[in-house]
Amino acid sequence: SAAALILDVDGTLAETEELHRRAFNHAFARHGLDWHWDRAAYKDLLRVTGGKERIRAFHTRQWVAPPLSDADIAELHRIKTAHYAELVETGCCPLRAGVTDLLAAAKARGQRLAIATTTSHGNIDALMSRALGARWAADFDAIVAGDDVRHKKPAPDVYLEVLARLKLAPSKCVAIEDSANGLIAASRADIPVLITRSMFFQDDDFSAARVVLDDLSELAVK
Ligand code: XBP
Ligand code: MG
Repeated sequence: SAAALILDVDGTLAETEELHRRAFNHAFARHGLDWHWDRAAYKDLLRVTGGKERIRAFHTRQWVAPPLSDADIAELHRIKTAHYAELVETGCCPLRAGVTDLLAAAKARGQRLAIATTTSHGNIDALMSRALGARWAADFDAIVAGDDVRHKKPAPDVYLEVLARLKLAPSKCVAIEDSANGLIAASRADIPVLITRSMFFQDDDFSAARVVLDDLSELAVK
């Protein structure tokens, strides 16, 4: 078995993208914008990784939208992030099936754990503290977030940074992802990928993955 498991967060550990979507819509309303991202629109927008980048990409595609400065986008994203934390805090977004068992099994096997995500440290901590308790991070040897690196997924930067911190060769690790962007990012770092299918990325092309599962409870028997 692999020396380390490197986990994506959004969609992989929990179905958080639906909460991100609702938090974006909350921020737009608060900011006086009549934008609304329904699930179909959000599915399309998820091709752009990173919340600030996603807002910018959407604005660029609008014909009649008001001008939006970088400061406006930062403010929208700040409101979005605060509301996301509130939503997570309600407990409405548990970890997906099999995740807690996999983390426990990995620890028992002596496998190291790491996180490679596009979202922020604050968002990771909100989710994981709610699900696993305040000391959850003690079980992880590397936690690399989008703003820690130059380029977000599908660039390999977060994965390369995790490998550097773990001091492991990519072939000794397995990346666990739910999206084509995540699969591309890990593959560019030469890390074998296991896909756990999630709500928004059912139709992505996962042909480059080693394994594709409906959820991580399928790993429990192995
Ligand atoms: C997650 C993302 C993030 C979230 C929003 O991708 O793309 O942008 O949608 O988070 P992955 P922020 O699962 O591949 O890490 O608003 O904090 O960017
Ligand atoms: Mg994901």
